[in-house]
Amino acid sequence: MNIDALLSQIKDDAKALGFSSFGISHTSLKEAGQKHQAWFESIDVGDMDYMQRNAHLRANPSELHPNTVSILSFTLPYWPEKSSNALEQLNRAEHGYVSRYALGRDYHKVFKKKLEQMAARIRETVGDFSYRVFVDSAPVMEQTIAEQAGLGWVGKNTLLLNAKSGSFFFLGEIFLDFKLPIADTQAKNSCGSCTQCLDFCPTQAFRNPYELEVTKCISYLTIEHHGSIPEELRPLIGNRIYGCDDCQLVCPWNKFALLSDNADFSPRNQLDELSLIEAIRWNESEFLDKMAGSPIRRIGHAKWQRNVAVAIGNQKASEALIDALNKAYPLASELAQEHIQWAIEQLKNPANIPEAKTPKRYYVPVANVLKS
Ligand code: B12
Repeated sequence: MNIDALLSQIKDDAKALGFSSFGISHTSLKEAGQKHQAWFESIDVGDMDYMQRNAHLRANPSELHPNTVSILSFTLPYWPEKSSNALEQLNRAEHGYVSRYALGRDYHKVFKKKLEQMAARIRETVGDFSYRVFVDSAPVMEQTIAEQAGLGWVGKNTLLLNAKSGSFFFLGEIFLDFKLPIADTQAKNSCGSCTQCLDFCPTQAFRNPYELEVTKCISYLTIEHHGSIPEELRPLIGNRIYGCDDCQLVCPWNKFALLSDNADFSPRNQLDELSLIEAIRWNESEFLDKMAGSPIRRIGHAKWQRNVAVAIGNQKASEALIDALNKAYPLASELAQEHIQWAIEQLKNPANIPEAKTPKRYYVPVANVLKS
């Protein structure tokens, strides 16, 4: 096998498939695994108990997929080229904000398909080999692996940052049973003295740089958390109804972030400019229908209405909003009803809404379009 020719082929294919970078990591993850485990034991992971399942596999890629000796790590930008202005949406009255990664089709499927295509191309060149692809789906330390593959550094906001492409990308891997030359350089941590992500997190969820208090993170609260959202955090959530991008939007490295022209990531059902009144009105079957193929479907209708109710409670009161809440109430789940009631009280008592802190600058990808 001519390794240089293979790497050059992977590079070309990666570009053609819409990846913004790739690198190769070794599989010795014991030390990182121990740090990870110690970290887990010291924090409250809330409802993410799946994080503890098969935890020992995280440090042992060859147990997760037998005979793994190298890991190919890829970054896939997701910020859709054709979407409304994110900052406008964050401040738009009576609209909900959906994280940019969730506007289109479920990234697990989109990314995995591309990794399978990549593996098929490698097979054409090297013959049969054993592999398995991963995207946010198993006990894999994706950020540590990407860091070791030279794709960036884990920043103070706990996300992988890249000096040439920011952080609005997903990570995915191919575990392989043959040796490839591992990355010999790693990116330098370039967060410097910047603390924008810590300062402007809406719920102040960072305990320290590099340390997220998971159960305060809006992404956790609106996606992973199953029950009632703690009342003291609700007014801080603003109009974010699925995930949160703020610790990336204020990160100066995102002035280099890439847009994706991948049609799979284009907004569906106008999720990039969704009226809260419309969103609370969807009954369960409408929600399931509209969210078919979207990562949002996974949270289910009750949590969706819960999130939308909180966002409505954080708006300026209007008859239309109160009417929408009252209409949704009778058919809502118990969980959603409790939040709808809270929202109605909030709208009657606007003094409860704290003034949000606004950073001087936001950074969104504008110019660099990654063709796929
Ligand atoms: C669980 C999880 C979450 C949880 C917890 C996140 C967290 N930071 O812990 C929640 C639901 C909150 C979440 C939110 C988001 N997530 Co998430 N998430 C994951 C998942 C499944 C596991 C991450 C993990 O293991 N976290 C647990 C802790 C232990 O890991 P850690 O932060 O690396 O912890 C280390 C550091 O904190 C460090 N540390 C601790 N103290 C200190 C001190 C110093 C000085 C230093 C240097 C280091 C250090 O040591 C710890 C142990 O190694 C990964 C996919 C995967 N399998 O890796 C995606 C993943 C990290 N998420 C992703 C995304 C996109 C998001 C969101 C942006 C989605 C959104 N828009 O709402 C937000 C971002 C919020 C944030 N700032 O993290 C992407 C990130 C891509 C990237 N560029 O890095 C990933 C990689 C999924 C993917 N395949 O693309 N996520």
